[in-house]
Amino acid sequence: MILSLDLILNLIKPMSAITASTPIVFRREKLSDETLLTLYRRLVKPRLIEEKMLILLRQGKVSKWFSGIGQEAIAVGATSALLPDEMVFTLHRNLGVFTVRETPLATLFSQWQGKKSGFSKGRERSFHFGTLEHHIVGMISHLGPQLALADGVALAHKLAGEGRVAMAFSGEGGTSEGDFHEALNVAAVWDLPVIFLVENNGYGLSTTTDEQYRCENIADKGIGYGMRSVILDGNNILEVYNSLSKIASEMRERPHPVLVECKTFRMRGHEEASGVKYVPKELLDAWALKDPLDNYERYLLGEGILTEDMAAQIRSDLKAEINAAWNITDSEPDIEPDTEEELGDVYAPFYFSPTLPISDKKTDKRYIDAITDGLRQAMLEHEKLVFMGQDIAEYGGVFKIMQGFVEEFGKGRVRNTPICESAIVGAALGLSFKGYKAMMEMQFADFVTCGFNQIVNNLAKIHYRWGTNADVVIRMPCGGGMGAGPFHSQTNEAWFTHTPGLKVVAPSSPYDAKGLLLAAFEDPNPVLFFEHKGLYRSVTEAIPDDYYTLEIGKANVVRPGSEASIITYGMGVHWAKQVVDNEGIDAEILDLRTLLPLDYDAISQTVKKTGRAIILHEDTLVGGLGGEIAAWVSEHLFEHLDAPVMRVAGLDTPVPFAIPLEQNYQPVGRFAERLRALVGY
Ligand SMILES: Cc1ncc(C[n+]2csc(CCOP(=O)(O)OP(=O)(O)O)c2C)c(N)n1
Repeated sequence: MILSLDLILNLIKPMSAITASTPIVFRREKLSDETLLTLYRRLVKPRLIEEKMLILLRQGKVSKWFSGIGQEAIAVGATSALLPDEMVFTLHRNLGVFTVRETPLATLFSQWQGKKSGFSKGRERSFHFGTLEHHIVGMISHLGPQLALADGVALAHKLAGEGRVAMAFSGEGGTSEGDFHEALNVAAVWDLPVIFLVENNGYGLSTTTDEQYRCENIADKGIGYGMRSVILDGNNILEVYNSLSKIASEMRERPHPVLVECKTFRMRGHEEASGVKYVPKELLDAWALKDPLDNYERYLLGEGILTEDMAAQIRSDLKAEINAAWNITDSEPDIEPDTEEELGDVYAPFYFSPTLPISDKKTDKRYIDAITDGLRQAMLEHEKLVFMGQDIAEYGGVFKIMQGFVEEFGKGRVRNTPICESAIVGAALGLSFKGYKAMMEMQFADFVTCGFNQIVNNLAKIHYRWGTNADVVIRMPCGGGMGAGPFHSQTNEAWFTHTPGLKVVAPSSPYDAKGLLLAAFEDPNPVLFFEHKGLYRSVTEAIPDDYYTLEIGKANVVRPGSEASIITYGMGVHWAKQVVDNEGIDAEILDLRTLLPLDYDAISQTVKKTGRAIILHEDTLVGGLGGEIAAWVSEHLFEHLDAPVMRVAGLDTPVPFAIPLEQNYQPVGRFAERLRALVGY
C-alpha cells in the first residue's frame, strides 16, 4: 500500500508538536544541487532586504516595518513550490513571496515609501497591494478577507479546468476571524484547489496562542471542514518546499483544499516600534537556534553544496541589487497630489455605449420578470459570468427569480452557496482577478451586513488602491411594506452611497430594472443593485424582449411638472406618483435610478425649472441620501430656490414588524402634507 503524504503526516501528527527544540532535519529528496542553491539564494534575499530596512528604520528613513525574520522559509518555500502563474494571497510578513516572484525591488521599495512609482501610486502602505502581473494579491489591513479571494481564483481555475492552485496566507491570530471559517468552509464544500497556509508564529501582536484558540494545532480544524491538513516545520525550507510541491501537484490533478500549518516563531516585535518585551527571552533564544537561514546554510556547507566563498558572493550580489534599487527609490521625489487623478482612479474606466433592442418586440413584464429576463440575457451575453447565492440553484432563489437557471446554465455557473455572505463577496472578487464576472444574490438586502467589510473595503477600494477591478454585481432585494420586521425590510442603500468606488443602482420600473441590470454586468465596477421587493409583483409594463442597456448614473423625469420637484427613487417613485395624482399638484418627479454616482445635472435641471425641491425616500432620514441631495441643492442652486429644500423619509427607528407600526414608519403617509407645504410656501 502506498501512503499519501497527508496520511503519513496525519499519522505522525501526535508526535509532531514542533517546538523550538525540535531539530531541523533537512531531507533533499530528489532535489538537484541547483535547486538547493536557488532556494538558498531565495532565502537570503528577503533577509538582506529586511536587514537593510532595519538600518533605514533606525535612520528614520522608513516609518513602519513588520518583520518576517525567522519565518522566511515559509513564504520562500511555499511560493517556490507553486507555478509562476499560480496566485498567492499574502500578509504583512510575506516579503519572501514578492522576492521569489521577482517583483522589481525599486518598485517594491517605492511602494513602501509611498512614492508614485510604487504599486499603489502612494495610496497604500507596505504590502497592501497586489500585482496581477506577478500573480500576487496582498491583504487589506483586515486579517481574514483575503482568504475568500483565493476561493474565487480557485473557482475560476476549476471552472476553466486549468489544473492550477491558489494559495492564501494567514497568521494563527487571523484564524480566529469569521472570514477564516467562511473561506475554508466554501473551499471545502466546493472542492476548490486552495492552499490555506497558516504561519503559526506564537503571537498575534501580544496575544499568545492559548488565548487565540483551544485546539492543539490549527491543522486540527481541517477535520471540522472535512479538509486535508498537514503540519510542517516552518523553519525547514526543504520540508516546506517538498511537501507543498507534492500537495500542489496532487491538487492540480484533483482539485481540493488543504490546510497547512507551519510552526514557526516571530523573532521581532509585531512591528518594529512595539518591541518584544512580553516574549520570554528563553523562547527567543531557543528559536534563534532554529533560524531557517542559518540552519539551511550550515546544511548546505556541510554537504559541500555551498562554499563560504559562494555564500559571500551571493550576499554581495544581492546587497548590490538591493542598494541599487533603494537608491532609485530614495532619489524619487515625494509624491505630488493631483486631485483629478485621485478622483479619476476611484472607478475602473468604462465607456458606456448603449445597446438598443434589435426589434420592437415587447412583452408585459412584472418588475421581477424583468430582472429574471435581464439575468438570463446577461448569462447568454457573458460566458464567464457566474451566479452565486443562497438557494439560487434548484430552488431558484427565495423569490424564484432564477427558477430554471441551473438547468439552463449548469451548476458550475449557477451556484448554491453555504450561508456565508462575506466569503461569497470575496470569492466574487477573486473570480474577477481571473477575468470572470460574478453576480451574488443577497437573500435579503439586510444580510449584507455579514458581507459588509468585503464590499466597502475590498470591492470598493481595490481599483483606487492598486488598479485592478471588481467586476461584481450584488443584487439586494430590499424594502418594506410586508410586515417582515427589522431584518427583512430595510432600504440600506445609504450605507453604500457613502463609499467611493461602489456604484449603487435602484430601479423603480421593469424597463429600468432590466436595462440597468444588463448595464451593471457590462460595467467592470462593483454595482449594488437595489431591487424593491414590494415592486416585484406590483408593477408591470411592456418592455423590450431583446437585450438593451440603460446608462448607470442617469436619472429620468418620470412625470414632468412645474410646481415642485420630487426627487426620489425605487418605491418612492410610485408613492410620489400616487400622491401627486391624489393631490392634483403639478409636480415634476425625478427618478434618480442611480444613487452613486448621482446625476447632478438632472437634479439641477429640475430644481432650476420648478424652484422647489422635496426628496422622498424609504430609508431613515438622518444620514439618508436625502440629506446629501438637500445639501448639494442648497449649496449650488440657492438662488433658484423659492422655498427651503424638504425631505420626507422613513422614521428614525428600525423598521417595525406590526403593519400599523410599519405604515407609520414609512414616509408615504407624511408625504402629501409636506408636498402641500412646499408648494404653498
Ligand atoms: C480584522 C482585524 N482586526 C485587528 C487587526 C489588527 N492586527 C493587525 S496584525 C494583528 C496580529 C495578527 O496576528 P497573526 O494573525 O498571528 O499574524 P502575525 O502578525 O503574527 O504574523 C492584529 C491584531 C487587523 N489588522 N484586522
